[in-house]
Amino acid sequence: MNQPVMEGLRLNVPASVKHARLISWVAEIAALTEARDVHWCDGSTEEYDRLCAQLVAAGTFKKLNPALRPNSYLACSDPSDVARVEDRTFICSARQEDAGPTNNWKAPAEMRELLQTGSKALFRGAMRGRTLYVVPFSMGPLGSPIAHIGVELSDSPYVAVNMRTMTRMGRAVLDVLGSDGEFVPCVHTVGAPLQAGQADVKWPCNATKYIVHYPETREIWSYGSGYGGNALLGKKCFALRIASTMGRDQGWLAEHMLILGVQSPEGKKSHIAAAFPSACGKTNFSMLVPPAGFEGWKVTTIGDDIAWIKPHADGKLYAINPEAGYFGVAPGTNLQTNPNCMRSLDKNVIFTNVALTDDGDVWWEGMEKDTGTLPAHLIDWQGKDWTPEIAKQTGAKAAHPNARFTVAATNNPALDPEWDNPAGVPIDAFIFGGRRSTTVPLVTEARDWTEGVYMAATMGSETTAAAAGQQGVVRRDPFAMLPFMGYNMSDYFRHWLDMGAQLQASGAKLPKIFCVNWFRKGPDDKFVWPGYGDNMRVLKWMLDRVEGRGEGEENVFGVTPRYEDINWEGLGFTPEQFQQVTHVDKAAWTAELDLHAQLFNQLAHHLPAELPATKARIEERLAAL
Ligand code: SAT
Ligand code: MN
Repeated sequence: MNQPVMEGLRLNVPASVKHARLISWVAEIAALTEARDVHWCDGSTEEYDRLCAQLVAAGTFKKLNPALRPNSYLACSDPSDVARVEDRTFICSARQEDAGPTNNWKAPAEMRELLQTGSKALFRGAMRGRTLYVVPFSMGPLGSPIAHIGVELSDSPYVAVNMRTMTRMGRAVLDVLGSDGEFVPCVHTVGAPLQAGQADVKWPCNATKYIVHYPETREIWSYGSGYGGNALLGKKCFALRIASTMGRDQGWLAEHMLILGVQSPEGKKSHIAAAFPSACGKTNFSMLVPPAGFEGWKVTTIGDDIAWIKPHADGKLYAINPEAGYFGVAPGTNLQTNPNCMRSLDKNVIFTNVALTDDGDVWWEGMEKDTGTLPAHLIDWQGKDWTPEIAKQTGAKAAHPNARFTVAATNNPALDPEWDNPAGVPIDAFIFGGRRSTTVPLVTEARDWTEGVYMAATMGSETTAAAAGQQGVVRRDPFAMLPFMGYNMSDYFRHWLDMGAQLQASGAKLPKIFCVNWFRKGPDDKFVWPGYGDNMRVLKWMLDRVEGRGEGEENVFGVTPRYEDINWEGLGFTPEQFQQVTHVDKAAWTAELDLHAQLFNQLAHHLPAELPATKARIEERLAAL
C-alpha cells in the first residue's frame, strides 16, 4: 500500500500494517500538513540510533562523552519552549460545562476550524519540508486489560526517540492493533514548516501554541511546542486528560500518581499510589531508599508519574504504570536526594536543558553536593559560558529549573519486579501531597473515604517550574490534577466518591487515604522536614495504620501521629521540630477553609454535597479548638 497522497509523497506503509483506518488517517494528516515524507517507527534499537545520529547532525542533540555517559545525548531547547503551557491547553468537549471551570474551552467546530479546516488552519502545510513520523505506542504493558494504544503523528524526531523510551513503542503495537484495533489519534507538529532550501534550526517551534483535546472523539492535537508534556502526547495529554474521561465513562481512574512497592523485613509487600503536583519529588519518593533505622525494608518503583487504576473482581483496586520510562526533573537530583535515580542515569539517557561539562558530560544544580565543588566552567542550557563567578554575579542557572532526563524504567536499580505485570498491583493506600511552606501538617489520615476525597479535592500547592508562568504562588490543585483534568472537576470528585461507594458496597476493604506535606518551612525560611529517604518514617506510620496497628490521635481533619508514634532511629529530629511540621494553627486554618470555600464556589456546578458537608464538620471541630 504505497499510494501517493500528493505528488512526490508516498506513505511508505510497512507490508505488515493492515489497519485501513490507520492508513487512511495517516494519509489524511500527511496531506493536511504537507509532510515531505512519512516514516513508520518500528521501535528498534537500530532506528533509535539512526534518529539520534540524525539529531546530532542537525545540532539538536549533542552526543555525550561515551566514556562518561555511554549512549547518551543532550538536547537544549529554544528558550521560549521549556515547560508545559497551561494557558494554551484546551479541553474541547461539545458542551463547555463538561470541560468545567478549571479548563480552557473552545467549541470543537471552532477549534477544528482554527487548527484543521479553516483556510488558514494552523496544521495546513505545518510539516512542509519535514518527515512525518508515525509513532505507535501502548500505554501500559502490551495486551494488558488495563492498557490502551495511541498513535502519534509528529514531525519531531526528538519526539519519536523520547516516545521510544517513555512508552512501549513500535511494531509490536501495530501487531496488537491488527486490522481494526482501537487507538487514540494524536497529531503533533512543532509548527515550523521549511521552505525549499531553508536551513532548519536546532529546536524548531512556534510562538503560537495549542495543546488540544477532544474528549468525545478521544483525539489530541498539539501545535507549536517540542517540549515534554506538550509534545510527548502519551504522557499528560493521553494518559491523564483523555484517559480521565475514559475512566469516567468506563469506571476506572487515571491519576497523576507514582506507584511504589514497600516490603517489610518480614516480607510483607504493600503498594502505595501517591499524587503530588509536577516537580514536587514524585520520582524521588518512588525511588526512596529507607534510612538508618529501617534495615530490611525495601522500596521499589512501579511508576513515577501516572497510575491507571481499575477495580478488580476481588474488590480491590489494581494499578499499572502506563509509561515505560521517566521524564524526570534533573536539578536537585544527586546521590543524597535520589541515589537510585542517579544510577538510572549512568547510560542510555536523553537529557534536555541541563548544562554541558568541558569533558562532555552533563551537570545540573545539586550535583555539587556529591562532588563538594562547583565545576570551574560549563556551557549552560542556553549555550553560554557558565562559571561559579558568573552564577554569583548574575544568578544564572547552568541547567533550566525544569531541565529533564528521559530514561527507560529498566535502568532503575529499584525497579519493582511487578512493574510490567499486565494485571497491575493492588493498592493499599493513597497519598495526596502538596508543596506548602505553611499550614498543612506533615501527615494526616482521613477517617473515611469521603474525608479523603475532601482532602484531595482541596489540596493546595505552590506552583513550580514544570509549568510556564509564575512560580511559588499557592493555587488549589485538586488531586494534583488541575492541569491534567480532561473533564469537569466536580464530576471527577463525584466519580471518586462513587468508586469508593461501589467498592464498599462489594464488601471490599477500601484503601486508606492520607494527606502529606514535606515542605513546611521554619522561621529561617528553610525546610524543617529532611524529606527524601526520611519520608520512609512517615510511610511506615501509614503502613501501620493500614494494618490497623499504628497509634495516632484525632485532630480537626483526621488522624495524625504523635511524636512517639514514629520511628526516629538514626535521625536527630526533636519534638520541637516535629511540632513545627505538624502543628495546626487555628487562624491559618480558618483562612485555609475560606480558600476551600472559594474553590467550592468556583466548582459549585455539580459539586457533590458530601464535600461542603465535610467542610462544615471540619469547621465545627476547628471552632471548638
Ligand atoms: O508535563 S511534563 O511531562 O512536561 C512534566 C510535568 O509536568 O510533570
Ligand atoms: Mn507529572
